Amino acid sequence: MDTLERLVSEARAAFDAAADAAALEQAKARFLGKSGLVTEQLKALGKLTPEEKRERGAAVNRAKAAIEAALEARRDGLRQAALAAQLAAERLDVTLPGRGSTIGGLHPVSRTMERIERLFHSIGFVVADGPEIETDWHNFTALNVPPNHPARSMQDTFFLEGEKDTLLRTHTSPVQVRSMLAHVERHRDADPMPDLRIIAPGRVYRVDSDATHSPMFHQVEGLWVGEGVSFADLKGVVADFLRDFFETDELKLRFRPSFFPFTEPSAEIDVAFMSGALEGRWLEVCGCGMVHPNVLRSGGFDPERYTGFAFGFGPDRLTMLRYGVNDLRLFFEGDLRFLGQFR
Ligand code: 2U9
Repeated sequence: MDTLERLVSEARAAFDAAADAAALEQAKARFLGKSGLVTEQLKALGKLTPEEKRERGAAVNRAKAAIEAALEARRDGLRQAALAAQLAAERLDVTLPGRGSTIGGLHPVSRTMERIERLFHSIGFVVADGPEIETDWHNFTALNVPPNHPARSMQDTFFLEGEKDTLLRTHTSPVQVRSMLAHVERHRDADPMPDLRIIAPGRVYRVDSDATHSPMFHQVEGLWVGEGVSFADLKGVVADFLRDFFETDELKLRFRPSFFPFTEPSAEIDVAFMSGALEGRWLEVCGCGMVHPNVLRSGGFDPERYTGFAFGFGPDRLTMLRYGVNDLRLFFEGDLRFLGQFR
């Protein structure tokens, strides 16, 4: 083998040994660079006679072309290998089922609350809200719950640490108290005052937890105060609401006398469905009554002139009845397998 043949085969071996593009460029410099081995051969031509130069020059150029071809071939090889490696790494199985997109939905209790709000809005009730951290006065005293009433005891009420007067509201009734006071203030100069018609949906808190009680639950309470508002109005409004809510006229209603400190007289309303899984069973769905004169007075109304009725629903319970859910806790565990069924 002469020098040039050896050079070509060394170059081929060096290029083949280069594991990546950077190593290949280094090898290239060794042969084809400014002071590379091929260049050295070309420079050496200067010392030859014109005759020798023609022959040797052609041989060196052939060797150079062979080395350049080997370099290009190796570049190609490395590019192919890199592409193959990338394809292998990024391989995806287009026959796999897609991940899909999960679109969220409203919580079933939120749906019930929105439904209740919509139905009452359609008969002129305005949605009112207020703080969940309340004062003892707004939550109890203004609602005719006397200072030693058992509902105030530590057993039922979450008090804020180190505070005797600040608590988590045990019902949404303080919203109605605040609304009455604001209404009377706003219409101080009106005679008579316009009617106050509100519903107060929201979260309430009690120290209680089992299959049918959660320490946080929801209420929607309603209030209508005006001149000449009667128990007959209460019956009409609540009966219409329940038929709309359960989407059936096949509903029997029963008003049972009851007691609440904030209403007098008071009643509980039971419903019985005339068909379906719960057919014929009486179920309690609502408490209500005529607003107690002491409560009207706390709200700034003259009980000699104005009367009102109030009612309260538990939307958690209404949701259980509407959808046939038997454990209240399912609503608050956040399990998507359960919640996804209500879209
Ligand atoms: C004011 C005056 C009166 C609201 C009322 C009820 C009866 C009642 C229950 C419903 C389901 C509680 O969550 S529940 O268990 N509520 O039975 N609520 S009368 O009476 C009021 C409220 C505010 C100013």
